[in-house]
Amino acid sequence: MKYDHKQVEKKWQDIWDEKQCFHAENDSDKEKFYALVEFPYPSGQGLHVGHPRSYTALDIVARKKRMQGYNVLYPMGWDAFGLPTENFAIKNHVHPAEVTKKNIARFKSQLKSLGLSFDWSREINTTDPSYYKWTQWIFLQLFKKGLAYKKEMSVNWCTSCKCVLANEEVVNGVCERCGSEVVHKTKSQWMLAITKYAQRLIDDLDDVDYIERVKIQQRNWIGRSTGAEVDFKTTEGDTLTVYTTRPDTLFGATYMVISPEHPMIEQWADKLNNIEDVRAYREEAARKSDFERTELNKDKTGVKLDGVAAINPVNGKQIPIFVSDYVLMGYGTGAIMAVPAHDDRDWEFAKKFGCEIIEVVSGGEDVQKAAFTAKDETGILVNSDFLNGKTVKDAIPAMIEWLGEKGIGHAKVQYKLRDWVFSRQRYWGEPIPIVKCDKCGYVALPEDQLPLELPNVTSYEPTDNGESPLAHMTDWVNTTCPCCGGPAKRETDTMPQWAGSSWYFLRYMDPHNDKALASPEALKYWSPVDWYNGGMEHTTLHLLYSRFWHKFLYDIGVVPTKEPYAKRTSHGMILGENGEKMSKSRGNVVNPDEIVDTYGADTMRLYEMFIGDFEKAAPWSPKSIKGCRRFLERVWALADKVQDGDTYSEQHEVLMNRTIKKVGEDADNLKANTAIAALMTMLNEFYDKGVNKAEYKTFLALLNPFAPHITEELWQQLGETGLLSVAPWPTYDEAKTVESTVELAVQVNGKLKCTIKLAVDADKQTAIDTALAEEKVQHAIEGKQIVKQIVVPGKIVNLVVK
Ligand code: ANZ
Ligand code: ZN
Repeated sequence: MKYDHKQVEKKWQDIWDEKQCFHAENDSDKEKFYALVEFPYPSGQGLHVGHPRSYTALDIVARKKRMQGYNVLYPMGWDAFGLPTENFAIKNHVHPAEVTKKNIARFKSQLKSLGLSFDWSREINTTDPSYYKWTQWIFLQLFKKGLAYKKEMSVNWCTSCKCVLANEEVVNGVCERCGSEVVHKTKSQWMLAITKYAQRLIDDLDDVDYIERVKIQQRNWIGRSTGAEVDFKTTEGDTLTVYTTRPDTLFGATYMVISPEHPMIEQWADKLNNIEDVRAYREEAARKSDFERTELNKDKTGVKLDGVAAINPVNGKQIPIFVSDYVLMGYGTGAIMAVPAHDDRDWEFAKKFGCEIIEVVSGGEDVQKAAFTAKDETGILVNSDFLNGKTVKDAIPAMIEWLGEKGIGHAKVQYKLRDWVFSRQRYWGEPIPIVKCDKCGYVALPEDQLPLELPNVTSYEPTDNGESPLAHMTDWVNTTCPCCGGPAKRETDTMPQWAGSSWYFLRYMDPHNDKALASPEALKYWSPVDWYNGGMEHTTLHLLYSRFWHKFLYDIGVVPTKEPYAKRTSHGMILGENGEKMSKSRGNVVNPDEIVDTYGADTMRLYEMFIGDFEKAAPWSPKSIKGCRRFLERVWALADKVQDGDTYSEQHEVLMNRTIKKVGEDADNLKANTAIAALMTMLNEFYDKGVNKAEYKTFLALLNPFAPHITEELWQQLGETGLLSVAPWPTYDEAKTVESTVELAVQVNGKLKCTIKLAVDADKQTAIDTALAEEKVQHAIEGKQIVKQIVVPGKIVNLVVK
């Protein structure tokens, strides 16, 4: 019989469905294992060949764990709110919910065709009101604890999407999604106070098993820095506070720089002779992104304040104040003390504006070199009065102490992380369940009014002034205040794309619960996620956001663990054949449906796992797909050669034990590529030396997580009545994973006479005695005298005769 992948794959997918083979039980005495992959955004493009890389890798883990007797939860769902759907809806005049429904249907059938062992009874959809009811509920808890608040702020505004972007969504100064220019705009926004959790988000990384680069990226993104806040008096008698990581360099602070947005500027407006220049400069800066402003190797620009100066508190010297865009309002205090001898940016600025440069950390002949040595904590302070002779390391606390005594400064910890801009002026997102009353201010919608559903509108276009399309819906907007019963208005902003995914893994634990986001029992049993795989691009967005929400839910007693994910891994991207990122414009997109149709899902799965090291990017290669297909055809054809036998034959004993060990360990370490290579070697051995039923069954079991359909079929053809997907995973005997005997060549005067088998640990004399007992050897040395006996352990016995 020929290997007909279409018939085989359809057959087993139907059987798995019908028998609910991958159903995870909530009431189970078994040990649980929760494997999770990032749920997709159901875009109009359908599944990308990159998706199955992550899904198949964890499917292998999930399938193997199931065979090992675990109660496995491996769920799938849809992260379905988002701009592309909304934009499509605007263009084609269809409701985004309709678009979403169609896209999900397509995605689902594509995923099903891959034979992934998802528990489809737990499918979730973030745009379903019964789901976003709980997203809104979590928002209300955040609001009640003061962690959701409204703030006038300068936000990133995408000129094309007409929408506010989070810092994370602005890449190199342009919108991550559409590539258009991003400008600053002041808007009143809902914010989530993720910065309150900054330290815990760093500290608790020590307790989780994340790949190192994920931990590093999160730490860098949160960006903890330690230093001091220092107050400088100005000639106006008021105070300008700076944040510095290097209070030890205070004697070298020869000028100050404040951000163009600094509020003191307008306070000093009357005193400044060049206020118009300063205002013009501020307008120019507003047009630039933070990236452009802080990028290192650019020309420094700025304006010196004419009329107000500062006083360096350590020596009473009057120093100028500049306005420059390299100082950002959003970090520290928006003002700095400039130490040009030891800070690269200050150095460039001082050179251009002719500011004084004083070396305070000894750098030898040239001061600029000192800018580098000063970064080393062993540098020695000079020109610094009471700090002279101290190392940087000792001078920092000494200065902080001095500042404290004078009451003009203190130690300070800063984070780069900003609070999360949590509103969008768009339609296709979760409505924010808040009402604004002139008397009572922002009031939470009572929980029994959740979900607050999106109303049907006729136009999804954002308004030109940046209001959400919901603002047009006066019937919906006008409501009564839950607090005083007076007239009030609903919030018309919706939540950002990242809301629904910040807690979705909890919903899978108990997806149909209408009393809580999930029952305490389900949360207790399934938490935490044992293994979460996803893209590196989500490290500083989704992964951080969901850790934050989870910690908050832990604090209010909803979830039982501090961290949501015990383990995090990340896959490399699948590139086009030419090694470039797959995209329509490059014409190198591979359609997964075609691969499944032509070669089958099992081949597709094997290929995606065989393509290279899981963590690295890999180009698509049609040639190796054919290789994977050929391997499966040989697996199929081997069925005709299987002989009787209930136990492993002696010749294959080591091969069997060794391969079981290897495949199991590799599967647990996301090394599917080397596991498959070991299975290929095994198959070759079977073709060379024969195979019995016991051996073939083990082989099928080992291959099952990788190629589940073909192995189920061959398993059944062997006469098995149970499903292979839930059959026990093969076990091995460590002692039998290594050869117990070795073969040695026996030579007489360098000529090969025969081979002998010896125990691996046999000594030299045993080797010689065994060789001498061989008839061919006896024949060759007959009547001669042995003058030398050479033994190379494990390889050769050579007898030299005369
Ligand atoms: C004096 C100094 C001397 C500094 C020196 C550095 C080196 P991190 O490590 O990133 O926290 N700074 C403070 N606020 C700023 C802002 N809003 N915009 C731009 N720069 C700002 O960096 C903190 C350092 O960056 C601070 O320490 C300050 O310059 C600058 F040899 O103060 B430093
Ligand atoms: Zn009210």
